[in-house]
Amino acid sequence: MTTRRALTFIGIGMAVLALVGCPAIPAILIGSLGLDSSGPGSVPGGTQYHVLLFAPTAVVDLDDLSDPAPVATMTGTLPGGPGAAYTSINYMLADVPEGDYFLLAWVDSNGSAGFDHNGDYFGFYDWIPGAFPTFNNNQPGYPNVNIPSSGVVDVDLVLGVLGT
Ligand SMILES: [Ca+2]
Repeated sequence: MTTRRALTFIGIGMAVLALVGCPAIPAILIGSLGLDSSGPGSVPGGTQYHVLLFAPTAVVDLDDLSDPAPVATMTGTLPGGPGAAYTSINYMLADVPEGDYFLLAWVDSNGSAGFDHNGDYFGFYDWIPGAFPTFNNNQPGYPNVNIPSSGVVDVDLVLGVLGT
């Protein structure tokens, strides 16, 4: 078989695959959680962090993040111990259904195990194009995290601490 003929077969094979369609891999949401200077600016190893995606109709209750329940969540623990200090955290949510969402993240920076909106680092994603990302403690006016049917979406947040 000539190289040209082999390439033709490969081309036909790829065209058939494209027509039949491979099952789509659901979207993956990745990003970083940056800690601003309104709190200590860093957290030690062993600290838990949480990322929550809420439905476009959700009115997020900062006193109870389980009601309404988020559509997807992830929880992680920073590696290392008290000697490690993190000023930002990378996160990843796999298998996110297509749709528009509100994104909230929090870090248990006061070590209480639960979420404290006066005391923990947290924030909504509410980036304005062209503006420097900053801490936003208010739910945005519309669901601004747009997840396609597949692919990787990168959303970075700045988290801050409200005064007690
Ligand atoms: Ca806490």
